[in-house]
Amino acid sequence: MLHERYYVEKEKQEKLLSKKNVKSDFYNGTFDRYENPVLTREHIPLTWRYDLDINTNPYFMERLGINAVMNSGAIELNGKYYLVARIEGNDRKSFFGVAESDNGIDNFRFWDYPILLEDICPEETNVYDMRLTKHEDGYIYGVFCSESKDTSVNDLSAAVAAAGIVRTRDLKNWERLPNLVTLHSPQQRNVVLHPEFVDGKYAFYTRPMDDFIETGSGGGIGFGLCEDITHAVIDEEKMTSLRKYHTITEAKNGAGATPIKTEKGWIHIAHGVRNTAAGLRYVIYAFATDLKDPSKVIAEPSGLLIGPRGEERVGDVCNVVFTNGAIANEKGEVFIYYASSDTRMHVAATTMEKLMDYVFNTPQDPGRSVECVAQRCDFIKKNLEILEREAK
Ligand code: BGC
Ligand code: BMA
Repeated sequence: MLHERYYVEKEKQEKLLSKKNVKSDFYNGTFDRYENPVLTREHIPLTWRYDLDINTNPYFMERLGINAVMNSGAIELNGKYYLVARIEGNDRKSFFGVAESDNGIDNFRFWDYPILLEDICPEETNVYDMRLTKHEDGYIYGVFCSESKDTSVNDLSAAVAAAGIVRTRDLKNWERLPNLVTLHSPQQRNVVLHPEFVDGKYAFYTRPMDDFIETGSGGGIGFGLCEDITHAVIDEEKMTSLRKYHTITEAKNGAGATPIKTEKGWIHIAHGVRNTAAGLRYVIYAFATDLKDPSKVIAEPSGLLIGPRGEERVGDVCNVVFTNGAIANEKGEVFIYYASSDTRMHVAATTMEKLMDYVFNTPQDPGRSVECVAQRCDFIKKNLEILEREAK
């Protein structure tokens, strides 16, 4: 016998999982927002949270609650859309789970079990933010942050971040490889594997940093090559998209979704961080790198692509939008999956044509207020002339 409340909760959840998602009235011409988040803690199967045995759980209590569902890797496989979500338990530990949808915008459902990684790092305490890369070697790689306690200093909260690597062919069987070693950077987060070989080697976007939170001397998003993915070691890290003073990337930036190939260059959808009196503020921005040399930035539109708006601003870590997954499908649609405030997942939908137009034709940030106003005045002048002509 099941507790009667099980049926109530099951029905509520079924309603949520089968709800159709519609475009919201938000407009900027670049992308559409959808009304409902695509994944929330309410999407987590009841079997992951409740003990269904009425003898051991007579009050139908959530025994192992889930706090949030966020930062998800994304991939299309055999016509279906998959998110490998960061799921955070009430115990603050994150893990990964696969959610599947037919159209990429609604009805995402988690598979029966979360992903149980091979336990090859005894010190590892937490894992999060997996980027999925369909590599030309035939594997799907997942690169994520593997966090351990920093035992070298006398500070309870000190931590070390490294890049963990797994690979699979079906999102079901995962082989864990040793963590990435970057010879010149003591800490790594936001590492992304490039989908193609570069000079016959595996290529990673990295994020060199001196400290767990502060990038210190780390100048931005790095790029490095390695020979052997089964013992990945990067020596030199070149710089790609840089942190810049008084921009959205001043405090840090990091690669997000796996780069999308276009005829004009690789499009990157990344995050930029600045510090505020209310804590770090995360936004999403885009840039492009050269097709032949994917470390070389060839376009960088001014400012943010997606910033937290409305309810997105509120959650566990307020005023944050963060992406680590996007899908470009055969129809030319692009779905950018992003989390808001470390709490829930959303989708922003655009097309390949619009994304390219945005990345390659949006002006750059001139860097100083006076030049930004001059840039805007040129723009206004041209517009007023157009309006005047139209009025005649
Ligand atoms: C958290 C991440 C966060 C990082 C840096 C980790 O402990 O789990 O969500 O990005 O710290 O603040
Ligand atoms: C980190 C990221 C994310 C998170 C963000 C805001 O640096 O890696 O896990 O979304 O901070 O808390």
